[in-house]
Amino acid sequence: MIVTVETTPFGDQKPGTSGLRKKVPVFAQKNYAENFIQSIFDSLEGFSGKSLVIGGDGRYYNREVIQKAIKMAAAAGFGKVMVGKGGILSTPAASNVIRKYEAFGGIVLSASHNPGGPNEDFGIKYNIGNGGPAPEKITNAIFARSKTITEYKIADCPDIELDAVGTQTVEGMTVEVIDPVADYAELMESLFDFAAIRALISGGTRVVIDSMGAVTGPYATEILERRLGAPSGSVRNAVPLPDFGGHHPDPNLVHAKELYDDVMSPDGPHFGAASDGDGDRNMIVGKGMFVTPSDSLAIIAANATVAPGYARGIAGIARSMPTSAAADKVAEKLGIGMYETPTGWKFFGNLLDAGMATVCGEESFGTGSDHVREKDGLWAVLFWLNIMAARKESVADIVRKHWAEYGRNYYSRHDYEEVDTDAANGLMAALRGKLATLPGTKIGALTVEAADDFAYHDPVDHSVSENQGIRVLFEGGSRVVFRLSGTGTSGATLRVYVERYEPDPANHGIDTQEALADLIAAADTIAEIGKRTGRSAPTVIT
Ligand code: VG1
Ligand code: CO
Repeated sequence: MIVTVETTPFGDQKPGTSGLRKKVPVFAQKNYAENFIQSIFDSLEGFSGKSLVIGGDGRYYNREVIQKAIKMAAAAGFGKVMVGKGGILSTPAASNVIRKYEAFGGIVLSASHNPGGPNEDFGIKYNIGNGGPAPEKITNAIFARSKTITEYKIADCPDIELDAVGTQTVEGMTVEVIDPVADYAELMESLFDFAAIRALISGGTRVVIDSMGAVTGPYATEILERRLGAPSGSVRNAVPLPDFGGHHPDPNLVHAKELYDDVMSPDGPHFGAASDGDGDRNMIVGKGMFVTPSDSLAIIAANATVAPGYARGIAGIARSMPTSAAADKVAEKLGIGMYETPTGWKFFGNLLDAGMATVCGEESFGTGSDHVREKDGLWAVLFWLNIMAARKESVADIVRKHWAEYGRNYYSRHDYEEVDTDAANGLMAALRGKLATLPGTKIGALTVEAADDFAYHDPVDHSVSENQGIRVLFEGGSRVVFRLSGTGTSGATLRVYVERYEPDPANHGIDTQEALADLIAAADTIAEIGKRTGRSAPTVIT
């Protein structure tokens, strides 16, 4: 039976950089998740009888919301739901399933790299038929609808069995529980030279992946251990846990430090990688070399043709504005398009659909390509292994040679987490107020050349997205970018992105924070970070 339930709106269901993210107790309020899911359906047209993909990263509350979402999809008139076994689908795998089976769209349940558990984070994101996050036009409509919603519809039926692959029916709608890994593993095998990677591994290159108790465990185990022949145990923390073992499933130098230290130790593995809660981020580490995500994008782009799936070359590169300009140098050399978008994967979709960009990346440990419409952690890992196998060189050699050829973009991001919201907004407002007078200002040895608030004009649909981050550019090509996070669930997070270009290989061996010290000091002077936030140091440096 389908029932209509009366409800009242919540005022805070505005999707951020990547869907709606809140603490579990917020989502667990009566009707909270239902309101948002109904607002998604109410903002879409023409899905009657079509398929919806549903999956999540296995975090706490995943199973409860999946049940609601399936029952509501049946009530809304979808013809079929495809759901990963156990409610599991990594974000890139969900994107692939949507595309491969030509679903109308998908609902991805995740709060990505944020911790999970009864008092931690949860999230709901809608993806469109191209497999990518809904563009702002749709997320704005969902938010508008959530503010006026008065009722939702749901099938009143027993819970759906999610733990066995197979087909069931709910109120006339088919529910197909699918193997979450198979389609994704097949896609990876079609893009990369598995034989060469297998030879690299059997030849003695030791590879480890830390899945951080999150969703990539089953994917990495199938691909790295079963298909590529790495010894069992090469995938660490391989079982997805509702609370990720109590850790932040965030692949960076702070939260994946154990893996980093292991790779850096003399007897440790040669190559290490980590991924985040929902499997779309990656960290790449080689012996003696941490690869910044911005460099990773540039190096993947420069070497793309070694992978069979990219042998024909790439059409263009896209990067988020705060990501370093390392990839720009590669695009210039290859004579292909380079696109600078706001933060968040939803802005890459149009460029990928139009065939203008083939690979894209963000400084926040995200890289991907037109194979799906999300960033893809394991994809990046396999790309690196393919490059190492083809070039027969270590990560450190590949990176150093890249810098020698293109120059090095020293890069770091400083995050100030859980800052008082008013203080953070005040800091950004004060910066905006100063933009016109900043050019020409001298701070130590640095001179401001230009300053603006980044606005994106989408070259495909001509939509405009304003206030996407404040850029302060210095003479000589260095820059500092300031923006507030759109994924946090408590207080505000100020992100400060710092970059300096160094063409001379003689200067490529400097410690990153040292190389950027004058810019970091200038960022504090310009934005009054210490004074306004009361913080003397960032919470996280990546
Ligand atoms: C952060 C990153 C951004 C990324 C987003 C979603 O957003 O900076 O680059 O696309 O997270 O990634 P923000 O607004 O907090 O800076 V994920 O892996 O959390 O889906
Ligand atoms: Co993620």
